[in-house]
Amino acid sequence: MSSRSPLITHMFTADPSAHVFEGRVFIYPSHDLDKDMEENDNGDQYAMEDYHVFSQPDPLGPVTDHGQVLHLRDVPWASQQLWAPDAAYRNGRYYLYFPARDKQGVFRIGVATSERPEGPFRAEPEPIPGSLSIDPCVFADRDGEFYLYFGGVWGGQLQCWQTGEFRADGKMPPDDQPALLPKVAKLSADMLTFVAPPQDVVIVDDKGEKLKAGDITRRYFEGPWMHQHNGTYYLSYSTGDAHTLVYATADNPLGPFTFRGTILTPVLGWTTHHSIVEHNGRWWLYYHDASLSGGISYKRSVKVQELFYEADGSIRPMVP
Ligand code: FUB
Repeated sequence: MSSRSPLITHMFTADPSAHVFEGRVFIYPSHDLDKDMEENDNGDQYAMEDYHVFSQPDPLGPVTDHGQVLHLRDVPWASQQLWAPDAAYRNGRYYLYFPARDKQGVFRIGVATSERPEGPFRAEPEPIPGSLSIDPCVFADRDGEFYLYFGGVWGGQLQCWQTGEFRADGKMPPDDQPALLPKVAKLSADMLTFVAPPQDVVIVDDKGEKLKAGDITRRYFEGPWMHQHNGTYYLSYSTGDAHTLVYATADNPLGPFTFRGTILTPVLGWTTHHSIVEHNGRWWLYYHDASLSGGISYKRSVKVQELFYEADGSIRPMVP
């Protein structure tokens, strides 16, 4: 089943991170601006300035807009581009993780907190020490530990960190070299820092070889999501310039992950970004496309579609 129409039509929304809190589905998306922009590979057209939170009684139910929950002007360290966020609940508090460029133009990841899943959220004064790049995904493991996955190339700057320090002129690896990888770090008990420096999330093929940079239909680009199903850990992500959502699996949250296949074929628009959530025993893919704006790649809209597992644990491929 799916909602054939965008879930939210009074504004442009993208990069939906969906979670079930207090029995409702909460959606934490980006808020695309409704104005004309010049497009480039640096992502300057994604000049978002705030976040709204939305919720539904179930994935096909009506959507409530809880209003603006955080604005760029209320994030002391950030200068521009509030990109794809995610959220978590731990010990009576809700945590909103979000990327933005700092005053030097370097993407970092910040945290904002609230007593309520719908916000409003109050930003910490500094980004998470040691954070970098974009697209945070926070994952609660069964043992009570939380992990933050993140990273995106091109405008997301992952290629600028290959030496361990930020180099604005960082290039993508040659096609025959291992691809850049998403990062993961375990979160501290207060959810505000990493307990150790971020490490690579290794993705290999069925022979155990790291995916190559030129393997654009399988290698990592941006938008990581982690979920667990029947004891298997699923790392799903966007292939960026191949415009698909794909996944890899492992028996633990740190990997290495073995590439498994495609979840979603390309949507209308350039970017594709998703989350996967269980609600009352059924699984759902939240994603975006640019149908509401007639294909303008930086005016996107959130959609939802039911997701099914095959008996062997593979995800049944979907068409938007
Ligand atoms: O929304 C801005 C960026 O576009 C996100 O961070 C990426 O994942 C892509 O969807």
